[in-house]
Amino acid sequence: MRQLISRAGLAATGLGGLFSTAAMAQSLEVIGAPTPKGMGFQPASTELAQGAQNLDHMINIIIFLVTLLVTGLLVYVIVRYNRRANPTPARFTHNSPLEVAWTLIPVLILVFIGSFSLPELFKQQDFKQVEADITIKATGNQWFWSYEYPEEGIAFDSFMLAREDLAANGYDDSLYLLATDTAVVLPVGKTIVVQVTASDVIHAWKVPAFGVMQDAVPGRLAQLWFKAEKEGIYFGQCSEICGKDHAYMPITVKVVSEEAYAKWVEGAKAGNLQLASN
Ligand SMILES: [Cu+2]
Repeated sequence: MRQLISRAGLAATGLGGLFSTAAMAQSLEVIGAPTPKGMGFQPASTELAQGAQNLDHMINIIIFLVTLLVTGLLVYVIVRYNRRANPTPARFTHNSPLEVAWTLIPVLILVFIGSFSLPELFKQQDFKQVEADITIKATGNQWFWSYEYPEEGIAFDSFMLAREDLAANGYDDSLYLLATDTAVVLPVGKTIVVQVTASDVIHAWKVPAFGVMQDAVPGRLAQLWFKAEKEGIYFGQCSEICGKDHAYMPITVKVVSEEAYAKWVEGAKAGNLQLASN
């Protein structure tokens, strides 16, 4: 189910409405959320998520082909070499070419997979290649997330919304357990680095549609990065069992235009963390 949250356009200035083109309400679509009975991935909104999903598809094809081959071999052996079809079995025990083949072929399959998966892993984890436009910090606590925008001097906590507070915050009921009172607001098309840590036990900051997940370990500062390509609302959850309310410390990220982000930063510095809406 998709739901819309209205977001203010730019401040309407203009004479008699003649020039007030920016006043129309924009809406943020929920993109990164689980769907009932869903089995696949959430839509990939970053290059990293797309890469991971492509890798998954490729590996599924390889798994299918290997399973097909092994099942075919089994069926062939059952039919061709059962006691009736083959009353006097051969007695040899070794076949060097065959043994070389069944060792070498799996190795080649793994090397083939590695030639795709390792570059993907380096892309996610090699921060020498990442030029951050914005760096924020996410700290896991029992049981909520704290966020800091050090460059802007913004810091806030983010708690899950109770069911009865969803509507007032513009979320529909299906987003219970996902929506939070304050959201991480970030601009679209910018490289975001999130420094991840925790204050008490191990948590994990994970947003599936971005293809990111990073353990938040007390006393350590880990990093993840992503570049969201589409404006919208993205949800994630703590993904390291961290105590009794582990299921109740979700993550809400709103990806907005650069102008809306600048406006939000201005407001947030003054203590208003809500994205402007009308
Ligand atoms: Cu947690």
